[in-house]
Amino acid sequence: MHKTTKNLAILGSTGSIGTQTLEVLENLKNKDLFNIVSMSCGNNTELFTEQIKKFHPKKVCTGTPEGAKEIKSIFPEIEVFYGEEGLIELADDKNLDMMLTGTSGYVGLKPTLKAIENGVDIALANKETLVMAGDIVTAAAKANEVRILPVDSEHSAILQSSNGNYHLLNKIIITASGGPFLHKTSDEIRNCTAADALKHPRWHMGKKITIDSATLMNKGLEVIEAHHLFNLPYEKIEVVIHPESIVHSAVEFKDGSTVAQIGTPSMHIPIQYALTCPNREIGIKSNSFNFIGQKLTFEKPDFEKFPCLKLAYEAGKTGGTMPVVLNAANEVAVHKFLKGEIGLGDIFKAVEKEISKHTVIQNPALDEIFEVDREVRNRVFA
Ligand code: MN3
Repeated sequence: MHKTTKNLAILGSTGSIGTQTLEVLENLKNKDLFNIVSMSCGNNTELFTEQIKKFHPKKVCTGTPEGAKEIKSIFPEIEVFYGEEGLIELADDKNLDMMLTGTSGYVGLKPTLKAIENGVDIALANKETLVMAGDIVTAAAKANEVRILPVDSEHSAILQSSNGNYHLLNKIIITASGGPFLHKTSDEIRNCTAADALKHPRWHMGKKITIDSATLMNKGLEVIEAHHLFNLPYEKIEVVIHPESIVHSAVEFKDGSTVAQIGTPSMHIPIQYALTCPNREIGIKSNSFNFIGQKLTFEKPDFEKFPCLKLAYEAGKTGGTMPVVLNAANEVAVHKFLKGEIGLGDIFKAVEKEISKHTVIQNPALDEIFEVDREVRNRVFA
């Protein structure tokens, strides 16, 4: 017999995905469907305190030892951990049924793998997990019969459009809003400031991903993610610019029939679908989409103006440790850009330089992946 309550861990509960996940859970018609066993935060211990009071997890993890001390002093009865080791501690729990990985950056990888080894289904919102170690993660998921349910809106659209029948797909079409610089000139893009780049026209997200959307690196990372999630070669993954962000992505089946998932932009649907699929009647009902008067447009991505997208395709096709280099160099460069230390165009230059220098390791072990990641981070602006 199936038990009706699922034990859930939420990594990154105070972030953009984490807070929206808690909204989804609060609005489920059946409140007993999920029991939040554990949660983690980065630095926002104030919001985390509120969340702990409301959701009563038994184990929590903070980004720093100071944060852990603070939380422990407020909640002496719960187990409090910190850092990456702490996240692995939360993930290494045989009682879990599902873990939502909503942390940003490489710290999501080891805990996600740990949960997979324990047979825990993953609702995945952390791109780095598949970009850095897609082969290892998907092999582990297969061996442990674990489902990886995408939370990213494009990948969710592909899951929804295909009903998970990835083997029937001829190709997938990933849509991109094009970000705030879609119709700017190359010069204007190079000279923009962090404030310009943070004005995303359609989606409200964290800062790192908003910059990645402005350079289209985000779309490139999503292409690599899709390659692993749906087991498709890069030739069968197409990116289409769709500024209205109504078509969230589409699939073409082997018979040529195309199915798309559409709706007004909201992360509630992809989060809710990852948690509760294939059920569609127990959660938040998003605003209806009104077809009347809508004009949907689609265009080819400009690889010259947005060279990061091209670079990501190339790194993905090369495989091995190359996507690790792409991701690490990009992350460091984006943080430098956000601090105003480099221009937007320098992000591509930094990533390209690291990629051209790297001797790729095919089928890397996990420690080789982390070694390459560390090397690139230390070197990229040294
Ligand atoms: Mn996305």
